[in-house]
Amino acid sequence: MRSPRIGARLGGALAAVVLAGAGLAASGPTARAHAPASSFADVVPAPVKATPNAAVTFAVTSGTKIYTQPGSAEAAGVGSYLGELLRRPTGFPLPVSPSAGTPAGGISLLLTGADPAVGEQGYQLETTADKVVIRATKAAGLFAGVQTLRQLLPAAVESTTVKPGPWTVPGGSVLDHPRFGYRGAHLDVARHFFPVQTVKRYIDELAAYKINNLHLHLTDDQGWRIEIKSWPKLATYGGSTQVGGGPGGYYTQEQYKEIIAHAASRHMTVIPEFDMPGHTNSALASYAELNCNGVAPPLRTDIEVGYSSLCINKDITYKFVDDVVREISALTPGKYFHLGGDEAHATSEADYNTFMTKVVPIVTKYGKTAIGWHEAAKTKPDLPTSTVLQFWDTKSSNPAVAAAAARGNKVLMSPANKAYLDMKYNANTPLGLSWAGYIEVQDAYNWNPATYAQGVGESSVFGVEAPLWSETLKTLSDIEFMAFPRLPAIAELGWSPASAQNWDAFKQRLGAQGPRWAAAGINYYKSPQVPWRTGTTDPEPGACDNPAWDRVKVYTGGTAVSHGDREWRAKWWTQGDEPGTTGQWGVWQDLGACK
Ligand code: TNX
Repeated sequence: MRSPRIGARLGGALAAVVLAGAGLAASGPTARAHAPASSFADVVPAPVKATPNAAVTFAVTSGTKIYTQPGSAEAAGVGSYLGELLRRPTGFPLPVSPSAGTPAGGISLLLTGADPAVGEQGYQLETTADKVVIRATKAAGLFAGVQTLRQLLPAAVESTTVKPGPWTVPGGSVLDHPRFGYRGAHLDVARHFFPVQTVKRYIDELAAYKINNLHLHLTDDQGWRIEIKSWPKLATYGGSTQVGGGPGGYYTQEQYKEIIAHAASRHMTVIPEFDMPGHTNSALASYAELNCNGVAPPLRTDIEVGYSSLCINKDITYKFVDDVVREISALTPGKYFHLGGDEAHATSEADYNTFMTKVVPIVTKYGKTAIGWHEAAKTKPDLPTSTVLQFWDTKSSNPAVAAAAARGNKVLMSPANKAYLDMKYNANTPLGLSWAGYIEVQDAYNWNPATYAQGVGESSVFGVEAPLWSETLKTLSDIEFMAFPRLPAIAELGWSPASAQNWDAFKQRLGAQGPRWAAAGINYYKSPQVPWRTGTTDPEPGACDNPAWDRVKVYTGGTAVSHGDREWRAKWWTQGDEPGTTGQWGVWQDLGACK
């Protein structure tokens, strides 16, 4: 039976003062049909300062316009992104045009008048009864402000089909800026290969939590995932398989550029990683001459680590590294190049020193700054202080990293027992590994990046990153299950002031994200530690008699489902293609409104 629709109504302004350090009140919007209002108290990462004005709300309507800073193509870009985001669920036209003012009925994105405290990545947002104004000094700040605005709208704003609204934004103002300039997510596309579409979608999901760097682990023992024109077999042969023996794959240089462009449109920088001298079996298998004995080993599809090494004393090794770093650097606008350096158990200490000492200058020669996993801290002679070290230890004492920090090297914090998204949540988690322990959401949240590693204080911390290794992960749905809800926890540690860190408040905010993920079709782990909000969840509870459409299910031609109060029939095999989504080529037949 079809359940009666409850009429949506304006939820009224929700008053909840959010101030850094203050306990965040759990706002309790009454569950309404499709669009209960949201609250400043629900925003993840928590803003530095938010001052609600319970007396007013702003409603996005069919007459709302988006105005952007005149003369700024970047601000216009953020405006069109916002327009795209809001047109899907509202169905409103939301035209975007330049205006230096703040016209009534508008959402203005301006690069003038921001409090200097916002810096280069922060923003101010003000909602009054007739407008929303976001101000920043740079487009990156406007983009961050748009992510906050998005969370101030009802959860149904994440739906990819038109919903009834109302599209209410609570009144008030926000002043916000990040604790760390670098907030990263890492994705291992080597152990299992993920197509461009999957990476783009993950980028979109990360951007919603103000992550601004995507570290792509492009090469490893089991697969080489990027076309290198001067060494073509790396991709065509070295990329031809993956963990478990599937067909693998690789990005052409054009596809890699497409990923970078998509990330840039989300104000995110791609950091490419070519992991060396270990984790190189796919390269060694592709070119016999890279091996000390001149014999190519077989491709590997298991998950062992630490057995491969480039041949440190061969000249061709450095020609190879130079070519790869040159080609990838030329494609990558970002400043950083990750050269790996982890788990080089098949390389002697002397050879490791020789190798790193030769390779860091190659990265510099092509205009990039090197990042290495923390083992690189042991290199003798000391690496230049510009080299960033990525800390992935499970112990807080790492003397080599502390010594490097004392010399001036910056440290990117990804402790494996806190920030590794590939660790299982608990013993029953179907995906993931457990060598660094189980990581429940509270574990992922309860640590301080500036006190975790001895000798690595706030001023030495380059930023925070959440790595996602893919030995056990094969699909977007797998990625999402491991990243949500832990990724937003790490994102908050990277963005919000340390004084705002409070698990009891955070779990409430996190609970408010559940209906958003459900509306967006994001697969997530429903941790029992989190009070998940209900009321508007799920990509359409069964509105008709048919089972509700499920994004992760495989449908064959003829299957009927309910979605968005309509009935649909799969025309042929489909998975993840949402009924009614524009741009799909009719994989679902619309059978009309439910009766
Ligand atoms: C350790 S973390 C690795 C990776 C594995 C990961 C699995 C690091 C720098 N190296 O090679 O994929 O553990 O959790």
